[in-house]
Amino acid sequence: MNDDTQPATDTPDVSAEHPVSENWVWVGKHRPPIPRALVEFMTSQWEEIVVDEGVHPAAFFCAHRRSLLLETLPATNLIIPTGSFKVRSNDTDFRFRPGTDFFWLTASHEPDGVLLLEASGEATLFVEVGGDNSSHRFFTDAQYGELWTGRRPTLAETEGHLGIATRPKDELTKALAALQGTTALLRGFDATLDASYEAQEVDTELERVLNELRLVKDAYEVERLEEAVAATVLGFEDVVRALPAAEGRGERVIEGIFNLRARVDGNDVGYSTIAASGSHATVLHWTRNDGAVRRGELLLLDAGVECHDLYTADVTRTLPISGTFTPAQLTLYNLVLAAQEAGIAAVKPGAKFMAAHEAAMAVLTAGLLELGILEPQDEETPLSKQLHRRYTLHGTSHMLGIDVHDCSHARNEEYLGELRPGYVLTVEPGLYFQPNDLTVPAEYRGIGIRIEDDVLVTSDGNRVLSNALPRDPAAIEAWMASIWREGTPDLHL
Ligand SMILES: [Mn+2]
Repeated sequence: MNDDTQPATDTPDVSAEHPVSENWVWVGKHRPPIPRALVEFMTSQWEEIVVDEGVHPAAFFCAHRRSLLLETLPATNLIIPTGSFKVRSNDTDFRFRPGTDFFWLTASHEPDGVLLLEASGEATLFVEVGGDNSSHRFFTDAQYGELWTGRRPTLAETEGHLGIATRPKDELTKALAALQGTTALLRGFDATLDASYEAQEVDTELERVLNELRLVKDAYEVERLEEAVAATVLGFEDVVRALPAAEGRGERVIEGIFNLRARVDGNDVGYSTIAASGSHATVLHWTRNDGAVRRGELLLLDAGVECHDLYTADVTRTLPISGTFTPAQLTLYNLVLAAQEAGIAAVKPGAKFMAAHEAAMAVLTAGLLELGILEPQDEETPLSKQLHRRYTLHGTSHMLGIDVHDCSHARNEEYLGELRPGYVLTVEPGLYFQPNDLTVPAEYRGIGIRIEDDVLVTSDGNRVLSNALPRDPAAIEAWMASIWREGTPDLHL
C-alpha cells in the first residue's frame, strides 16, 4: 500500500466522530477521514488496462525542435514547464491548456509537466503521477484521481507515444539539483520553480529564442493550421445555416453555434469568438455577444477553431444578415476587400512584415479620401498625419500558430523583419465607423467591416490557407443562398 494511505500526522480538521487512527485515512481539509478498509477495497481488484497509441505523429518534429533549441542555446540546461490548472472560481478550474512552448517541444497535453533539456542533449519529461489505483487519490483527488477525471497515460505509455524519456514529477527536484553549469528557466508557468530560481538574463533569452524558432512553421504545423482552418470554414457555414434562428435571439446563438463546431472538430476556440452584429462590429473585441441580430445589418464574425494539437485559425468575415449587401455596405466592403487583397499581395519572402499593413492602409486612405471622409489636406504628406487611424484602428497582421497572437516574445527586429518561408500571418484590415462619428456620412455610421485570412509565406510568394471561405461579395451572397437552400434548422431557442 502506498504511503498516501498512512494516517496523517497533521492535525486534520476532522469531526469527533471520525478520529484519525490506524483505521482511518485523512484525505484533506474539510473532508471526513475515510476508513482504511474502503481505501483497500477501492484500490484493489482492478484489471490492468494497457493502451498502445503508437508514436505520436508530432514526435519526430518535436525531437527536431528540441535539437534546434539546444543548438541555439548551447551549454545551457533548459527547464520548460507547461503550467498547471487555472482557477475559474473557488475550487473549479478552467479546462487545462498546455503552455505553448512546452507543447511545441513535447506534444504533451498533461498538466503540471516539466521538460528538462540538459546541456548534454539529454531530454526528460517529468509528469505528475499518482491518480491511478495505487493510492486513495484514485477516488479522492478531484484534479488527478482517475475515477474523477479519467485515466492518464502511464510513464511507459507517455515515453513510447511521445518518444521522450519520462519520469515522475517527484524526481524533478533531485534532477535539478544535479545540474551543472548555466540553467535557464521558462518563467511564468510554474510558481514553485519561479520561486526556487533567481531570475536571470538567460531566462529571457530562452523565452525569446523559443518564440523566434516558432516563427517558422514546419510541415506538421502547416498541416495542423490547415486542419484548424478547415474546421473554422465549417463553423462559418454552421453560423450561416443558423442565422435565421439567430434573428430574434441574438448574437449568443452565433457564438454558441461556432463554439459547438470548435469543441466537436477541435480542442476549443483559439480565442473568444467575436459575434458582432450591426454597430457592435465597430467594437474591435466585441465578445459580450449579447446584442440583437437584425436583417439589413452586417454580422462581423471573427472566430477560429483550435485543432486538437492546439494550432488555431483566425478568420473574419463580414456577412449581410439578410443574405444581400445594401449599396452602402457594398461600397465599404469593396474598399476593405481591395485593401486586404493589396495586403495579401505584399506577403512574400524577403518582404517586411509591415508591407501588408502599408499596402492595405494606402488603399484604405485613398478610399477614405474618395468618400470625402478624409480631406485632401489631411494627407498632404500621404499617411503622415495618420488620420485614417480613426477608422482603421488596428494593425493588419500578426503571427499565427499555437497562439493566436503567436511568437509575441520574438525580438522586434525578428518579428518585424523580413518574412521567411514557413511564417504564417493574418491579413485583416478593417474599417470602423462608430455610430456617433460626426465625421462620417450618416449612411455609413455604425458600419464595421473586417476581412481576415490566414496566409502562409511560401518559397515564391504566399498561400492563403483560408481561401475556401468566400471573400468576394457576390460569392458571399451565392454561398449564403446555397447554404440556405439546403434548409435551416429550427433550434427551438
Ligand atoms: Mn487576428
